[in-house]
Amino acid sequence: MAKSARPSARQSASGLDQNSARGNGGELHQIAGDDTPVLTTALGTPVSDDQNTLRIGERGPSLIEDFHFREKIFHFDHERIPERVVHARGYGAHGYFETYDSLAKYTRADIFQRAGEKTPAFVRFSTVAGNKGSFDLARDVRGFAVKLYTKEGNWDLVGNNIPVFFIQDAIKFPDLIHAAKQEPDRAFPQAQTAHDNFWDFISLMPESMHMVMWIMSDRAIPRSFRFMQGFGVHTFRLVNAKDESTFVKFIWKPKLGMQSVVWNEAVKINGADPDFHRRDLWEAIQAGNFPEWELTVQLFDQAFADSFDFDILDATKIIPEEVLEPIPVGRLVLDRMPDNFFAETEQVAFMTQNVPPGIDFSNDPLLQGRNFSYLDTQLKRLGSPNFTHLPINAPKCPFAHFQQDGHMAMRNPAGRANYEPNSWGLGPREDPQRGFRSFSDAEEGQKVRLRAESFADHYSQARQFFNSQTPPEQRHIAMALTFELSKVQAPAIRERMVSHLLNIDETLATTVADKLGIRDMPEPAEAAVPPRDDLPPSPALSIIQNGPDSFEGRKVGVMLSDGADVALFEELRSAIEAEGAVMEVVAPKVGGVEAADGTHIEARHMIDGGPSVLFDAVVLLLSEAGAGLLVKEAAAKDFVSDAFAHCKFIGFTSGAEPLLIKAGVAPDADEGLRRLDSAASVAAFVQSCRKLRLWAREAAVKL
Ligand code: HDE
Repeated sequence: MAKSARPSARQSASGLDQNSARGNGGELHQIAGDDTPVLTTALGTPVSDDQNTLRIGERGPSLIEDFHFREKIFHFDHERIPERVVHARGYGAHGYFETYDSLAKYTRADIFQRAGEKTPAFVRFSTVAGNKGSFDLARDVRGFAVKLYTKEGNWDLVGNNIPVFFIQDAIKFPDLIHAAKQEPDRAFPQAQTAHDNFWDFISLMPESMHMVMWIMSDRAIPRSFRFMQGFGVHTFRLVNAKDESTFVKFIWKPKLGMQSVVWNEAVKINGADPDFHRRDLWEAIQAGNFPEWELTVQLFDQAFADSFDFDILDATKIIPEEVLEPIPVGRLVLDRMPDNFFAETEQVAFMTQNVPPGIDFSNDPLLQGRNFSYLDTQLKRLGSPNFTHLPINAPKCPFAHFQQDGHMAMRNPAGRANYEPNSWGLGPREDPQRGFRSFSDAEEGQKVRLRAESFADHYSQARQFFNSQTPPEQRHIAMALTFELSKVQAPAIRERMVSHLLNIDETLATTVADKLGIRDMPEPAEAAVPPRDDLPPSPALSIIQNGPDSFEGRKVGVMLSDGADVALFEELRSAIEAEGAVMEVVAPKVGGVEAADGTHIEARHMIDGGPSVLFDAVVLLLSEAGAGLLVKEAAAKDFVSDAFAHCKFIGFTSGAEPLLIKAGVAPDADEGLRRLDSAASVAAFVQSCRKLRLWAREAAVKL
């Protein structure tokens, strides 16, 4: 075929950049019609043929003069920029922050001056260790980076979903990340810490033990970005108009409560839907279910800092909420997905040093190192000092300076003066009153490389975290440690880790040692200071104790077969919707099923493509004949046995019983199995789902 089969399209009248046209591809159109814009080169030259390169004769060589081909391939060849060295895999959304009340007493930051003030925001969630194409449900810390476009400049609160960190000094960061990522000779494992190098390093770094408890807990396998907390981690300062400083720790709390998955489920989600967290955020925002967090602050003065059990500059420590109550100061709502992932989520540049007047740093050595690092990484990744010209990074308030030129400069100062002071009367000048003033703390001392004695307690808060968990959560920590260490091939590293666990909790240590098959228990690791056992449990640290009080924002998978009871289905649909939850139909064929009364019901997934790990609760709404066919299907049996093993609530019709039994689940095994035969039973089922999981089942299931 010599010529393109594409119908010719008339040139668009406007000639404007057609790429700016939005549309998420929801509807299908004919391939090209009269109103289709004309394809052009990057410089606007209309293109006549985008199917064939220019050549001599039908089968002859291609011509260098084919500038359309050259430009197209050139641009394609340069589409990639370096991925982030950490937090490479991420997903972002736009929204706003709304201030509750004036915090003028504590800070002059403009964002906190007026009740009801709305500030545009962009948030990027991420995993840390995996590369850009890795799966979402890795066991990992989640980044929780918030950019607030305030009226006095951008404020980046570049946090995580865990309030502590592995290390106390930024100088160890490259070692930590090298050890966590894929091993350099073999380039695996990807997006996992379950390997020798990670545990070798960690077991040689007692300061990481508190963080180890957090990453082995369910915090590291969140169900959704929407159900995670976020933390600024370090101690920062608020500084008021009188230049008085108050220390502050920032905590984001999800409106829908916290929720995580179980490990066996996470592993299966990664296969069934590697984009599980991305899809969840995308779908929630597209459906108008805007996720929301409350920003809370722990405020304290020097006297509190001096009297607190640990050093407030040590990022491996928290201040328990029971000791210092977090005060709500505003809410963050995410209500819009980016128009383009690359332009916004990939090119967004967060930097801890982006703070507006009224917010300042503490001497936390990790924070100080971060303030140095983030600028480097943006230059490497985005390739030009003008990365602040990108719309996602530019401030939304007026700005004026004399920086000019450089790669990709999109705006330079206008006029003759590009320096100050100048006597042309042109350009901006500094303002000692309105400008950013660093808090003027008195500092003196010798030049040393020393870790403060006050940073030396590495086990007490690890123990406090473990003691604050419910029994299922403690079991999960033991199982996670066992899993991770079972992937470590050097027995000495496994034993070294157990020696640390002995300083945290003896039962935890012996459970893990037993499950790993360690015969001779090692001695407890030498502790720089003796671990304390007088720190009271902090219930705020448990996910299960801080879950939601409704099923809002969660998802039910309803398995349907031909001959299903349509009335019951409709009852279920309205009960789920009334709860603010979402329902998705799973059926033998994606084309749907024919209900008992002949109604056609569309499906979202075929059974193989919609395993129960994608849902928070499941329903088997099957006719007897339908179940009779499904008992022979492995995917249908897995759907049921996984939902049961993952402690989910399961609703079922009497017709579905044979499938339950075939999947090894007794229909009256426990209170999480709910017979559905009336509106009342449907309502009771949806209500029971508010508990999210029936943890009492877990001991019986023995995952
Ligand atoms: Fe980061 N970190 N980090 N980090 N970090 C980066 O900056 C760094 C640390 C965090 O979605 C990098 O733009 C050092 C703690 C998030 O774009 C880099 C140290 C916390 C993100 C960098 C830390 C974080 C990053 C890589 C030790 C929680 C993703 C790409 C002192 C409070 C932001 C980039 C996004 C990204 C350096 C430790 C959070 C290299 C040197 C502690 C959420 O600059």
